[in-house]
Amino acid sequence: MGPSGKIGKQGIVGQIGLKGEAGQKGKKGESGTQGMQGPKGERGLQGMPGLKGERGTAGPKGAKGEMGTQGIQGPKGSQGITGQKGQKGVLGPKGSKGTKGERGLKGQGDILRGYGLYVTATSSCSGLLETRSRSSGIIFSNRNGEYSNGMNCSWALSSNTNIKLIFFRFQTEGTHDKVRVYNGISSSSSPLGEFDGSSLPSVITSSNNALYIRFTTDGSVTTTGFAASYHAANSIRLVNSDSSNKLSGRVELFYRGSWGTICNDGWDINDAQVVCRQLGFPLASRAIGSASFGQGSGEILLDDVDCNGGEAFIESCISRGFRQHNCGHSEDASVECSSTIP
Ligand SMILES: [Ca+2]
Ligand SMILES: [Ca+2]
Ligand SMILES: [Ca+2]
Repeated sequence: MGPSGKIGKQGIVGQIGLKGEAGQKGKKGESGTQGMQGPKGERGLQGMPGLKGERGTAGPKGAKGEMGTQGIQGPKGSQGITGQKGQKGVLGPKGSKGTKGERGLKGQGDILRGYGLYVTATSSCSGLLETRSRSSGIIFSNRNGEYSNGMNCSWALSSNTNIKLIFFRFQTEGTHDKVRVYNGISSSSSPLGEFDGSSLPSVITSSNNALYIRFTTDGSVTTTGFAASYHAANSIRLVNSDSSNKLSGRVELFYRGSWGTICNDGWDINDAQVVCRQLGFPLASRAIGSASFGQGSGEILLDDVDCNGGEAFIESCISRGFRQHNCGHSEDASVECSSTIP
């Protein structure tokens, strides 16, 4: 056997091998520690105004308040100091001439009672009073239609004689809407009647020189209301009108304690107009002759009466003269007055 050969030369470097396959994804690292808080931001811009809201619905009606308690009467004031006596005034200028008076009666120098009488009237409510002459007029709850709820109206009548009140229209809500009449200047005077519903009250005559009337209504239900005439009592009257209609009858005038009649000669609507006015009634609707409401029994006081219609008293009209006539009671004059307030 031969010796061993020498060791061969080192081989050349081999070529670069192929890229190996990608290794597997490593595990998620652990979370870092929290950072420090940043600085405060700047203030933002102002926002735009909002849209206008819708209108809300009305709230429910509140309950009626309770009536307050009456206040305490204040203390009486102290007496004032007596003033000094004034100086004597200077004489005023002479007054102007007065207007011509109404025509007097022809003849006897005697006058009928109605001529010197007056009745003044005031009302706490406006528009509910119609003066017809210096001694007569009409008071009413409403001129037409219906009266109002919640009324509290009063009328004060005063005179130089007794006053006669004649309701010629009456209709109120029974129990709730009342007319009260007092024999004097206020509701402290003695009551003469309290009326409501639909029956016409009887004729009322004061026993002194004043009458006070009050009308009150509650808060619901109204009707056609009332109207009443007033005039100085014992001056003029209508006789034999039927009870439901006080607006017609035989005309009688008061003279020296008794009643007398008027003759129908020349009796017309202008004459009736004056009678209705003097009684405190509305305008006349008819002049009636021939004792249509029966014959009177007293003196025949006027004849050939010729009024122009505007006179306040039948005594002011032209006539044959007081107690001068050529008539009998079958010619007694009558009238019918309208119920429509002028
Ligand atoms: Ca009522
Ligand atoms: Ca005659
Ligand atoms: Ca006449």
